[in-house]
Amino acid sequence: MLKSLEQTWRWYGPDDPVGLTDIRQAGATGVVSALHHIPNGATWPISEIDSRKRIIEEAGLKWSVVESVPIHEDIKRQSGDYERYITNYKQTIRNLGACGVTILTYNFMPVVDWTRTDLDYKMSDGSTALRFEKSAFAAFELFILGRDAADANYSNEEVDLAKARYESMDDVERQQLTRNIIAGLPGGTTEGQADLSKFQSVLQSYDGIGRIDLKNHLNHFLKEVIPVAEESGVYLAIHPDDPPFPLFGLPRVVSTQQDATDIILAVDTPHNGLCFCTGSYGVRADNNLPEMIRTLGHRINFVHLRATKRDASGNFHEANHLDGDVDMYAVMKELVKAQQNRRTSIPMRPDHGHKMLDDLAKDTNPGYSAIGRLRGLAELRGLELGISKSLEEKANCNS
Ligand code: DNO
Repeated sequence: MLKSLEQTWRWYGPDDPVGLTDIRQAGATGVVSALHHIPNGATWPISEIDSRKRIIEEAGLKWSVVESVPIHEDIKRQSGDYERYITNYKQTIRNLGACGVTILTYNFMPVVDWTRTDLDYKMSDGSTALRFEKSAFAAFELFILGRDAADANYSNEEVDLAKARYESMDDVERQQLTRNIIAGLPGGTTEGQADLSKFQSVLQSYDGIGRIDLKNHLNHFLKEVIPVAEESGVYLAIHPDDPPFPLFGLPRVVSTQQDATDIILAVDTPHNGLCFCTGSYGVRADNNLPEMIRTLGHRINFVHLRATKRDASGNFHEANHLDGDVDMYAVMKELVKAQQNRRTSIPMRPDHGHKMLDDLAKDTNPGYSAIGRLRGLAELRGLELGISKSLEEKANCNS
């Protein structure tokens, strides 16, 4: 029997409304978790890692992946105390390795982690999804935040659309949009800004930092931490930009196949790997996901499976896991092959999910309600099993 992907599930910790028992019943064996209470930049102590690990193991599960140990903005800007923060990061890696938690996800997005404008987008079947609406985002940037220099990023037509969008919203909707964008979504790795002026000043702290600079800062970080990951038996997995294009004029360096290739070559070891998030990379029509897995599969240390659906106006929403623009069959086939080549079970988690059924009436973390992800995991697991069995049958016929 071919090795199957390791099925994991994101758990925000003891306060997550979806508990460890739910995760077991969903059929996952691994947990993806982080110590969200530890301030960004501080070292994760062994005692804290151990106690989270124990809670997970007592529930009959395994802590398979850390998502995320956030990267302090000073490291991304290479400013202020960045050397101290890199030293702390190295110690966190050593501590994780010592506790046997060996896959670590992070991202290198300046200021904002994953970004959506609408957390409750109504689907035709009555469920709700997360959505990025270009004009709403532009309305925020141009007319709510009023960022100097934002005009340069938009055509006249886009500014007109954004103006009309801004005028279509009442105050409550404008406040909601603002919160969605600046407060940081759950599990996001950026601080989340309390008000617009703070947000504005963090954006300004990136003035003069372009794409090449950010790439250099990432490379410097990798050259420092990857040798420590190697010594500690820890495998890093960089999450792509979500969405995979610049926002607020900030550079982004993990959006394409070329970006991912540059990163893995910067320090060429399996410990410097990728988190292959199909929903993030899949927003760009020029990212050929099956081809990316064929080429980069040897360095994929963790997988997020979800499908996004683009429209002609540059918006996208999160579709059901087997719908949308991501060809999940082709993706899964390549993943099955990639992991056979590596002779290991690569952890995957069903990423996000629609809010549906009983969850519609519950307070849940956006994208992380139980039932939508349960549906996703069930569909993905079935798809994988079907593909594995048919590959096996084919191999048996040929032998
Ligand atoms: C959103 C997540 C991201 C991801 C980080 C990884 O649902 O995929 O917040 O965890 O970007 O560092």
